[in-house]
Amino acid sequence: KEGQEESGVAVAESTPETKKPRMYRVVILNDDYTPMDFVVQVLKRFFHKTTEQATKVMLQIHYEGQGTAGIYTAEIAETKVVMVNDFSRANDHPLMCTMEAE
Ligand code: TYC
Repeated sequence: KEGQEESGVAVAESTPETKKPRMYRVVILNDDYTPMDFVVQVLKRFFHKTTEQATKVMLQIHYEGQGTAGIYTAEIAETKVVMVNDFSRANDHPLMCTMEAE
């Protein structure tokens, strides 16, 4: 049957047609004020990371300026960004979470 490559060129293929959704990277930014432990808690609570995984990501953000919390479809990424920013503000921390197209 006819499939559609990323290039837009139709190619013959034998597998059923499935299309991959656009994916979005949820990015957390460093700042000078948010406590390290709060960032670890955010990564555990909203991104289901273990303490060890969350600590690694937090330190990467701290030393490199930003880091990836996870990669999701648009709707899920948007929801995570709002939840993290609301949670940070509710706890009086300036932590910033954004998303970017993969
Ligand atoms: N830089 C912060 C501090 O020294 C810790 C921190 C890490 C803040 C990651 C934000 O996304 C962040 N307390």
